[in-house]
Amino acid sequence: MNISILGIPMDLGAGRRGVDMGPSALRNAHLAAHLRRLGHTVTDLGDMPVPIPETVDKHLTGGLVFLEQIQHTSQLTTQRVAALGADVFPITLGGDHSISMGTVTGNALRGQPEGVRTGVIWVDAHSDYNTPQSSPSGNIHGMPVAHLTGLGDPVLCGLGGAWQLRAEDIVMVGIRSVDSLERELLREAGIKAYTMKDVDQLGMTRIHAETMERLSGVERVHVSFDADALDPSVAPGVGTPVPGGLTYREGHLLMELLCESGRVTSMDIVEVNPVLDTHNQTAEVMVGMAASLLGQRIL
Ligand code: 4U7
Ligand code: MN
Ligand code: MN
Ligand code: MN
Repeated sequence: MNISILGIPMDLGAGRRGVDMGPSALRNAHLAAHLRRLGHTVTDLGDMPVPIPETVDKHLTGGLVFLEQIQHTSQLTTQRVAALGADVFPITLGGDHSISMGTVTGNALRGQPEGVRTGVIWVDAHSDYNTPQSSPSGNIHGMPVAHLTGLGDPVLCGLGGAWQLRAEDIVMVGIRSVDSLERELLREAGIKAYTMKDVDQLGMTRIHAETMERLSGVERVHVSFDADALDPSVAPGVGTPVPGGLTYREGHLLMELLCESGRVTSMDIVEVNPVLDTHNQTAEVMVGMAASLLGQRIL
């Protein structure tokens, strides 16, 4: 496979500093080398230009922190990813999860300006379905899925022109922190979410099978992997840790099964925060997750 790595060192969407160093940490954990060892051709495209909080005023515009800067970066990200060929497998490195408005949209538009039907597997402790009105924090990293489905700020909702992510094409896995108004919005939209209770009860094998069944009608599948989906004992370097997360093996098993399905066409690795990590453990674990998704096998 032809893999392109693109860093988006954004931390304006998160409440805590440090996720802007995520791309460096993941490169330091030998992301490209691990993927080359699996036989892939890997090109590192470097990082997108992203403003740092020190150089911009912290405006709160209609309930959104750093809205203008995140709009601009999201537009650039959409264009940059969309310009990659339809046959490339992009791995986009966050940065906070606000980058996924641009990466998901760009991936849907890759090689086809009007966009293709794309499914999203959102692996996260949080459902990231807040709108500017429902958000308790104003932090945009808690809002990307809502915006991808057309709820929220008009500029962030319009990144793909007429293309929009359909609520029925989203599957969330690992969920255990949902805000109260956010819960109502998720229910209204009819988004499928496997909580940690579901992971415990059903197991990852069944969750994977049901996910593939649900996404059988989409042309592309994007995996958006927030490191905080994993248990904090496995991935301590995250800004919003929540106890009771995916084990190391549950994370790998999901990636291994998705690999076998052969349907995944792009991936984000987000919310890795080296400032809060121990010896780059979280970046190393996430590189392992990417390797499992892209063909690393035990035997
Ligand atoms: B992440 C939160 F209130 N829901 O909106 C919010 F709990 O990308 C957290 O999943 C969002 O890490 C976490 O601020 C965003 C909060
Ligand atoms: Mn290594
Ligand atoms: Mn997230
Ligand atoms: Mn999260």
